Formats: sequence, C-alpha cells, structure tokens
Amino acid sequence: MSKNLEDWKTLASKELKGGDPASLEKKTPDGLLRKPLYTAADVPGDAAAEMPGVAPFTRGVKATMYAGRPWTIRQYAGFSTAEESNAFYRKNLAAGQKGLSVAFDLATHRGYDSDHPRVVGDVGKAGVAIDSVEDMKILFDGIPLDQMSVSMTMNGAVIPVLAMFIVAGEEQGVDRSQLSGTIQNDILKEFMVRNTYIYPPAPSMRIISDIIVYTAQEMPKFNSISISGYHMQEAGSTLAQELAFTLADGMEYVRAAMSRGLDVDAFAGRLSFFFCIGMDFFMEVAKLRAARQLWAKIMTDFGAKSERSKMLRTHCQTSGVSLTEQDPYNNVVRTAFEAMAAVLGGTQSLHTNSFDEAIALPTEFSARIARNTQLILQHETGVTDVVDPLGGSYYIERLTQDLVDEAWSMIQEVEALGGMTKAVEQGLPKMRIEEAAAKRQASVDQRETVVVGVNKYTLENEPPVDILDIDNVKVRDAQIARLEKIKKTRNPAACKAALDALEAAAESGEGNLLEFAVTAAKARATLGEISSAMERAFERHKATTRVIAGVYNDAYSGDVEYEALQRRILDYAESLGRKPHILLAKMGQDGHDRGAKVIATAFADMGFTVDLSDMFETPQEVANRAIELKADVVGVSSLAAGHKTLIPELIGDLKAKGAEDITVVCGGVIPEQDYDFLRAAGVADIFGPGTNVIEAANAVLGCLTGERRNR
Ligand code: MLC
Ligand code: 5AD
Repeated sequence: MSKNLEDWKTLASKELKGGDPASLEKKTPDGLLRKPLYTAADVPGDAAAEMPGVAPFTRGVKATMYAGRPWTIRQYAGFSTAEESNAFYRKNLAAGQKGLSVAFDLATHRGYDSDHPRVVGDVGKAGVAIDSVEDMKILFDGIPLDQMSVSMTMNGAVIPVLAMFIVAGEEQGVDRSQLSGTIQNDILKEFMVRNTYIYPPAPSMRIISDIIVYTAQEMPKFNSISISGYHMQEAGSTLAQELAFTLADGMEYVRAAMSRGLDVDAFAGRLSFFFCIGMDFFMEVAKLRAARQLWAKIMTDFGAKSERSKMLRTHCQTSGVSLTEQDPYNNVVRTAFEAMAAVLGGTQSLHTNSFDEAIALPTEFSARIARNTQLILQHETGVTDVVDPLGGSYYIERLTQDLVDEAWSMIQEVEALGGMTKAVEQGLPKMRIEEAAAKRQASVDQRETVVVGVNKYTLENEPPVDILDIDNVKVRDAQIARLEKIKKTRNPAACKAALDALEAAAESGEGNLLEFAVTAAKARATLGEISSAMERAFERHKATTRVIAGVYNDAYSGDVEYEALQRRILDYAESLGRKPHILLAKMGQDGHDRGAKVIATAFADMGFTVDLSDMFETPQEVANRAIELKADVVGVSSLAAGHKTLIPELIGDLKAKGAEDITVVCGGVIPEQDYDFLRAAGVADIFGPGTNVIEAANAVLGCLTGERRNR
C-alpha cells in the first residue's frame, strides 16, 4: 500500500525511538539543506519535460551523449624535458588514452626561460619545460596535430605558448585551421586562486580577447579558453562558489570579446569550461547539470542565437585536495567515485588523478591505474549506455535547482560589484574562498568531517610508496644547452625585429598580440623573450597578501585542547615579552597558497604574530624579510617540488647573514623519502599534507622553546 510523507515521518520517528526525523537533516558547506528523504514533491515543475541535446542542456549537451560517443579520456601530464614527456604521451595514447593534455613547468607558466635565475628550483619539476618552438616540436614529435586534440594548461605565458604551438603545427605540415584542442587562457581565476599570472588584470584581459578574436577567425576547431572552476575548489571553495565564480568569469570573457566587435555567435561555441569533482558525490553531479542550465540562460541573455553558443561543454578533473598522503591507496577508491560523479554529471572530457597525488607527480604505475579507472568506467560499468541516468531522481533534480538558485544569487552579487574583474580587484571571491578553506580545515581538525586514514582509521606504520623523482639539475642543463644553440643559430635581426614589433603592439594597444608572437616564435624568439617584450609594456603584476582572522577561534571556542595551546603560546609570549613571530613563506614559482593561508589564519588566531611573504620569492628575499621582521621561525610551504633546492638555500642564506637562530620548518607536498635530506640541511620540523593544525602549532612552539628539535 502506498504511503505518504506523513506516514513516512511516523515510521521514521518510530525508528528514531520517538525522535524528530528533522534531526537527520544536514547543511552542506554552502548552507543548502540536505534532507534524509526526497520525494516527487521536491522536483521542480519543469524538470520532467527536459530533453538532452537542446537548451538549457540540463540533461547533457548531446542528444545521445556517451551512447553516441564516450567522453574523452584526457590525462594531464608533463614533466622534465620535452623528449621525456613526448615518450610518456605516446605510451599513454597506445594504452587507451584519447586526448592529450600538457602540464608545463612553473618557469614556463610565469614566462621565464629555463636559464633565468628566479626559476632554478622549478625547471622541469611540476611539468615540462618549454623555452622555444624547438621544444614544442619535440613535445609533439610523431603526434599528428591534425588528428589529436591537445589541451594546454597555460594562462600567464599564454601568448608565447599558443604561438609556439601554432608554429610547431605549421612546421609539421598542419595549418592552424586544422588544429584542435583547448588553451586554458583563464586569467581571472589565476588572480583569485591559481597564481600563475604575469601581467596586471587589464592587459591580461586584452591578451584573452586577442586570443578569442584570433581563434574565432583562424582556428575554428580550437577552444579559445577553458573557464576554470577547478582551482577554486582546490583552493577551498564550496561547490556553489566554484559554480558561481566560474560562470561569472565566463560572463566577463564574453563581454571582453564582444567589446572587440565580435558577434557573440562567432566565438561562444568555442568557449569551454573546466570543473573539479570532489567527494560530495550527488552535489557534484548536480553541479554540472546546474552549470549547463545556468550558462544556457546567461548566453541567451547575451543575445546568443545558435544552440551551440548556449552549450556548456566541460572538462573535469577529480579533486587533488581530496586525496591524502596517509594510506595513499585509498586514493584509488576516492578517484573512482569522483570519476563516476563526473560522468553521471555529463562531462565531455576527464582527467583522473593518480593515487600518489599528495606525495609527488605520477609514476608510470600510478598513471596507469588512474587511466584504467576511466577505461573500466567506460567499458565495464554500463554507464555509457544511457543518457543522464540520474535524471528524474527526486534528490538530483532538487539539488540541481538548489544549486542553480544559490549560484545565481552569488552571480548577482558579483555583477552588482561591476563584474568579475572588479570583484577580483577588490579581492572578494578570494576572501570568500580562503574563509571556506579555513572552515573546512578546522572541521577536519575537529573530526567533524571524516577523512579516512587522516583523522580516523589511521595506520600505525606507513610504508613509503615509490615516487617519481626528477633530476632538475639535469633538465635545466639540457634546456640551457638548447637555448644557447637556438640563440647562436637564429637570425638575430629578424628575431629582434619581431620582438620589437610585439612590444610596440603591446604598448600601443593596436593589433593582435598573438599574431605578432607567431612571427616572433617562427624567428626562434624564446618564451622568456616574448614574455619580456610584453612585460616591458605591461609590467609584472604583484599581488597583495592578507590574513583572514577569526575562523579558528570561532570553530574552536570552548575546545579544551585549543585553549590549552593558546595558553602555552601566551606563557611563551610572556617569557619573550612579545608574541612568537612566524613568517610563512612561498618560494620559487609555486603558486599554491591554500596551505600557507590556512596556517596563517590558524596561527594568528592561536596567538602568533604572523606575516606572509610575497608570492614567488627567492630564498634570499625570504631570508632578508625574516631578518628584517625579527621572525623567530620561517614556515616554508612547498607544493611544487622545489623543496630540495629552495629550502637548503634559505637556510644557507640565513646562516651566511648571521641569522642561524631563526628556526626553519616546512610543510606541503614533500615525500617522506626527502625528510632525512631536509633534516640534514637544518629543517627543524616537516609537516605533510593532512597535518592537524593544532598539532603543527604545538610542534612549532616546541621547536622554539627547545623542547623539540630536529625530530
Ligand atoms: C561528442 N561529439 C559527438 C558526441 N559527443 N558527436 C556526436 N554524438 C555525440 N554523442 C563530438 C563533439 O561535438 C566534438 O566535435 C567531438 O565529438 C569531440 O567531443 P567533445 O565532447 O567536444 O570532447 P573534446 O574534444 O575532448 O573537448 C572537450 C572540451 C575541451 C570541449 C571540454 O575544451 C577540452 O578538451 N578540454 C580539456 C581541458 C583540459 O584538459 N584541461 C586540463 C587542466 S589541468 P566538435 O566539432 O563539436 O568540437 C589543470 C591543472 C593545473 O588546470 O595545472 O592547475
Ligand atoms: N602531471 C600530472 N598531473 C598533474 N597535476 C598537476 N601537475 C601535473 C603533472 N605535471 C594535477 C594534480 C594537481 C592538479 C592541479 O593537476 O592532480 O592537483
């Protein structure tokens, strides 16, 4: 016999021994209600009438979706030299991968050649080093660029990299009109969270619109941008924030392109998106459905006529921060669930992370498991047989609508500030995201949020896993040799003329920067030279850093352990006659600042004086700052594999300047295999990903009081 909701409540209350079923309701981090039961009454009125393949595309951008063609298995990869990355790509393609996705090293991202003194620790580390068109040609050697779609994650040095890709294609015999792929080219989120910007916001927006204009006219198969929310979630945003800020960024790019006189339908069909898929399974499915629905509405409001312009096509990547250093094989399971959510949400293309994510770059073994996760999904689970299989689920339809409403109100808030460029300048989205990140960390530290193997069900002994270690000195030497050869063999007059013309175009605002850069790349101008030519006109952007206060004090008010720690810090401060002083430092080109920001917030709340270094400092700059501030301790946050080069240099420089009494600790993505090396170099303590922040503060205090040294 059928039961109604009231009957269910009675039954539920009985199961709860007289309790109220409403006590089972929860709130998501976005503040959305999550009820224990959804029924037909929760489904919004128009959901049942929707079909896939037509606007607003809630159920998918294609009528047949994966039944017609499965999503693209597109694994993001790059390390060391162009030769090594090329060999890795070819192997992966032979093993079932379908599209390419290039990870560049941080030197390349930030517009420096491999021989630049600021990037000594970064070359070839977190991605492949590309200095010139010669490197780009090696990267795609034997890979036909008229057949293979190539994604390039590049935002800062987007002009030289895209120019070199175009020239590499041409010299392979492929006209630019035949090139297919995507360039990330999304600078607004760089200012917000990812930090690989080079120029200030205004010239950066010009670069983006130059690329949209150029590709619309010359490269019809190439996606001009990948508007990315991924890094927002990685930086700690909630899912509704990720959704809202990403679409708001998209709106800003549409305006920028339209202001150049382009008709919206001339370019909108080649805008693409990129989202992160974390562990909140159903929310993630709903997020992708909501994103498509909202974008269709937004583009209709912009006057788009063609269906294609209203279509939100997206790449997804499983979440890096959801993965743990502790018990790392658990990450295989996490990634599989996240991949399933991406697919049930209807992604076009997918990267699945490797289980060693929180420790180092993928090895061949971990990359194979990651790729096979997608192959198993495609071939063994039956998930490709049916379009939008969760469509019509009471819960999913309700969540989709809730996310649409929540994100829409956040978008309106950004619009009221004058759009995303203005909001980013005022720092609003970044602040919201940092606040959410600190809240999340507090909740994990307090075990309200369970992370298996980290704050519950932990292992006593963890055997280390095999990791990929890159000999950065060897890569750098090889790159420098190739740079010298290019500079010797090119036509210097032609190269200089091309660079001068590019600089003049940057200065005057006339002409398309990409067009000028293609000429320069052909003349063998290097990535650093092309970037500098524009930098002379635009200048380099310098971000201001600030510390959010209060989140930890709020979260821990009344907590015994926390208050004991605060008392310990206070006692120590009394003995010093001032608060203990920590400088949190980011060195090299590593832009991941979530960890440093969370630690800054927490340590300040606990009772430390906290300073944050600027981003992208050299070890010498950090040493000088620490001495100038009279800091007691420098906490280095390292997530891009620069720790073995940069931290010993910092300690050496402190010593050389007579400041060896300043304690150095570090944290971040640092493999256990490197701990002994770092301790021998003089690091007092090392904190891996997932370290409880209160424990970290206790440990740092122990280092300062002398109770704990060189553990
Ligand atoms: C698809 N097609 C179909 C179909 N499904 N045709 C008929 N029936 C179906 N069912 C067609 C499409 O229309 C398209 O042609 C072609 O097949 C390819 O499909 P696609 O769905 O467009 O996939 P793809 O080419 O893979 O493009 C996906 C994309 C693109 C649009 C999202 O932008 C992309 O590949 N993005 C990847 C971004 C990426 O890898 N980023 C890495 C970031 S890592 P047509 O002609 O319509 O195009 C990072 C980390 C860091 O950022 O470092 O911080
Ligand atoms: N190779 C493979 N994956 C990478 N990632 C970053 N750099 C690389 C690389 N060189 C992935 C990680 C990271 C996310 C931003 O992209 O999963 O969390």
